[in-house]
Amino acid sequence: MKLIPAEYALNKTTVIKKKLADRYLQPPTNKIGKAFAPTNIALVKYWGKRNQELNLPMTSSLSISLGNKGAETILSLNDKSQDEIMLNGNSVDLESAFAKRLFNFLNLFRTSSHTEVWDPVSSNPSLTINIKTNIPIAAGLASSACGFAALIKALDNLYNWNLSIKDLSILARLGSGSASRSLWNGFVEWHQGEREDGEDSHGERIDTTWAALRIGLLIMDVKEKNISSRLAMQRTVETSQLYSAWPKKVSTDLHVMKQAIATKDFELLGKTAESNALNMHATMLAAWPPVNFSLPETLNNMQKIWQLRAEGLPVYFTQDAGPNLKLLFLKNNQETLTKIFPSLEVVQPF
Ligand code: 2P0
Repeated sequence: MKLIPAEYALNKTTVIKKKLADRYLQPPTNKIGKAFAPTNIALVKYWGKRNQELNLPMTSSLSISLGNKGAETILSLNDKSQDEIMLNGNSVDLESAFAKRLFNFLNLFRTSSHTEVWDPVSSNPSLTINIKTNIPIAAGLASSACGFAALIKALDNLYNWNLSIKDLSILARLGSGSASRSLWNGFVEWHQGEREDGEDSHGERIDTTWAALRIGLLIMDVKEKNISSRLAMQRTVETSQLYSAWPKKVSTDLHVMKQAIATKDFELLGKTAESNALNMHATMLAAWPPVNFSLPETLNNMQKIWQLRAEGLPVYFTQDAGPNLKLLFLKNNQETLTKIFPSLEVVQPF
């Protein structure tokens, strides 16, 4: 493990200052910064942090990006006295949890960022943040992943930093862990890294395309979840006796998943992803107080998928921090599955 110079007490600001060096706190060079980032779904999950401040994970993880499903963010300098946020055309309350989380991140890159508390009056220059998403926010569909990835890309564009994608991944991770995987399309591995400053904890694209692969979004509920991923992870790490088995499970699954991707072995990919998700949820159920993201419909649909598989249809699922399921299948079974699940929204990742 490399030693970190003593002058860098490790918090988000010091990591950002070090990365941006003399560009840190320079005024924007453009009037507008614009970017899109896809959302991603983990096939081998990230669950648990070794560093809460820097979102450094206990394990590596592996995801697939959802093509054109994600967030587009446009940052524009405005001449108003304070910032404003538009989300899908609607103005967002600046006191909402959504706005506060966004500004806590954004202000790390602005002159008003010397304190942890967001101060709309001294934020200078004022920005209009226009976000458009085509996925339900906070429904376990990784909206924070594409949100923070799009935001850091838009900032890079606004300030003309010209950072590498790897550096953008590191900065996006400071907003939300899974955002470090949303800088690329296709399969992405987030390397856990071992450095304390997180310089080796970033995404990396896996150079394989798989045209026949499909992901079906089986949405049962778009309401906001009652516990954040952050708190749910922390509680699981601190109280679940099953958590000690999780890093080993991830390590095995990562190895097998990369093999499944390289050889385009769909059954191996599906089985590994489903088993990984079920293990993650089992560790949460064993936490105290228990963490449960499933609804009765979630379990009913799992049973249905197991039944379909028993009848010979190759379909698998994965589940994140919400009740919705993401089905994994191949193009040749798309028609059959959309008949069985009429509400299924099919995504073609490649
Ligand atoms: C994942 N999830 O790998 C896992 C699986 C949900 C279940 O990453 O606290 O929003 O911002 O780092 O990234 C969701 O957690 O959490 C997540 P923070 P994040 O996709």
